[in-house]
Amino acid sequence: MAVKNCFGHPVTALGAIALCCFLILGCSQPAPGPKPGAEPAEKEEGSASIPGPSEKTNEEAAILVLEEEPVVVDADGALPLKKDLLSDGSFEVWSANAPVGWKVSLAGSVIESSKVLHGIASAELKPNPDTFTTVEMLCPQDFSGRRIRALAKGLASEADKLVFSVLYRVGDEDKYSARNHSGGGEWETMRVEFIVPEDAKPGSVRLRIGLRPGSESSAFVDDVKLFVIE
Ligand SMILES: [Ca+2]
Repeated sequence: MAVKNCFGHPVTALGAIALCCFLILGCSQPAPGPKPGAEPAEKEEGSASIPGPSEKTNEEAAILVLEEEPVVVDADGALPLKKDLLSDGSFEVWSANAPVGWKVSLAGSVIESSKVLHGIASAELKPNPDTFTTVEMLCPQDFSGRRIRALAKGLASEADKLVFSVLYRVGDEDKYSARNHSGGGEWETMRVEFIVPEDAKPGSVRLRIGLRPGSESSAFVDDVKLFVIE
């Protein structure tokens, strides 16, 4: 079947399915590929933006995030590629009024909800007039130098009140990349993707979903996932 991917390379039927899923996730988010003959704009190795010879096949495959595909282990054998690294990003397991594996900002501020996108439970973030309501998870892996992609499904009815952030620490300073919810009252994917700096402290990456102070209504989050892309 003469299906080609966005790099112009032939792909298999399974690859085509993976490519479709990737496009749904937002093929436009990663840096667009350079023009033919142009030098790569970024210097990092294995960049998905670099159109490539045959040895780039694995890197190209790595950006097609599809859990059903066989897991690929990186060169060091330390981090699986294309595999969701979270054990319960769907907020299915709760204990002591908090989602297991997650830390909530204030007891009772994040509660189990049946308003779900996947499974039987989600997390409801209740508004607070004075402070952020947050639920966050610390990731123990060393992601320094790696491109990570974090996805969270959010439901909010006020624009830019629900925020999905990925934080990491450099020296004594917290850095982050974040995405706001549009507030359209529908489930939507909040996606954060970036290359964790080489000098980021290992084990310092945190996923945080927060509802800004002064929000008028609850927001909901479900189906959080974290992938190493490269
Ligand atoms: Ca769920």
